[in-house]
Amino acid sequence: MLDAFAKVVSQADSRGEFLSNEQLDALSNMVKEGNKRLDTVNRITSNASQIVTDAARALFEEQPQLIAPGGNAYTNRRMAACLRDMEIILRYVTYSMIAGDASVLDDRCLNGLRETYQALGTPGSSVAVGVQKMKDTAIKMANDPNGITKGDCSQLMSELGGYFDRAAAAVA
Ligand code: PEB
Repeated sequence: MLDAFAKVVSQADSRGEFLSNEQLDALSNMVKEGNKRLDTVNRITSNASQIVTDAARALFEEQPQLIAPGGNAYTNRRMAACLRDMEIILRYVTYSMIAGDASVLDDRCLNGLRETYQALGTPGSSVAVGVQKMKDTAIKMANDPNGITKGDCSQLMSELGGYFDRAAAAVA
């Protein structure tokens, strides 16, 4: 598991070189913009259950066969497993966001997830739709200009969106 700092250290060390100016500039920018990153993670973290339940409701509205008898989220046990899975994925997205690096998401959440869903008979493409819905809400919440210092968060939002896309692509 790496963060943005450990990542460039590892890249430089594998070449036996000092950190490059580009690497230092990128990290310096990350520090400078650090409060926006913390606010982003804070907003998602404190609204996590709403992000998960809204996305799940929208998913089941679009794909009602999932909650019909015989469906993959039918019975409270499967519904609970489904909500839990979405929450796990959202949690790892927030870890990646604070770290500025996708490796924690890749290594601890997405690695082998597609195969797990195949083995369970859980439709990964439906999970991917749920993840995309969490992405939309999370970005809307994180990017809301109300009640916070105004600034340009476009780069951070595209990084955030990228982690959700990565999770969706890993199971679709
Ligand atoms: C992944 N999900 C399930 C299981 C595992 C995961 C390992 C099997 C064990 C169990 O049931 O608990 N666990 C989960 C995860 C990590 C992990 C992401 C990462 C670290 O450790 N059903 C649907 C929807 C979807 C869904 C499409 C969006 O109809 C999910 C939610 N996951 C779902 C369901 C089960 C499951 C298990 C329903 C239970 C499957 C079953 O037992 O039939």
